[in-house]
Amino acid sequence: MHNKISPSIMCVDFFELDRYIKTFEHENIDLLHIDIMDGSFVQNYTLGTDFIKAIKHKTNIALDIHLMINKPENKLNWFDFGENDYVSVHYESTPHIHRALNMIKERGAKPMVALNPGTPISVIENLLDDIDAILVMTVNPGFAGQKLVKSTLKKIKSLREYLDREGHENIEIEVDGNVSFENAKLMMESGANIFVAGTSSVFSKESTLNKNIEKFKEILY
Ligand code: S6P
Ligand code: MG
Repeated sequence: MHNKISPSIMCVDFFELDRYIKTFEHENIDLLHIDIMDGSFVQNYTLGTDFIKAIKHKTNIALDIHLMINKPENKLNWFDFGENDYVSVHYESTPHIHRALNMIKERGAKPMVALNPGTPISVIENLLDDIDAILVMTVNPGFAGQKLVKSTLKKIKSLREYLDREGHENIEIEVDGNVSFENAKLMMESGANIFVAGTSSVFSKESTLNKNIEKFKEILY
């Protein structure tokens, strides 16, 4: 399983979106992480259905859509996604997690279940045949620029061991939240392979976008 980089688009300067997308294409970035927040499951609002439609016209880079919305099964069909795109729904956001995951699969996309830092990994036991990947939140969702919840490093390791033991070596593990250059290395060593890049790595103000991407690639590729 090769490592993938998924820059978090909520961290870009939207007046410069074109330039960012061109850089991501030029750098062969694997995925674009799109955070969708409803002001209810999480406090904040971010991007929505129109933004996804627009970005799909701009680029062929596969999307990694992170739905932080309550009852996603009621809204999934509003979103434009398809083959090669990853779509995650939070375990905590619905009593009908299978319905939500299957709606994603039926559209040909890759279903993922997302787990908040406080949600134990045991909840995925009955979902293993329904997912392509698990999104381990390494901060509480809602905002960029937060600090790592340290116990999630052990959680990633236990999850990778559990998946391999159960014969699900193909299920990928994505990490999201304070995936800094330093933390990314620790997360990779713990067994993660998809890395959401935000303000603590590729969008860090300490250097340029290109240099940050190169530095992130050196650590992960
Ligand atoms: C947070 C959201 C994330 C952030 C990302 C930002 O709720 O789901 O995808 O955009 O964590 O990265 P950083 O490095 O600022 O934490
Ligand atoms: Mg996210």
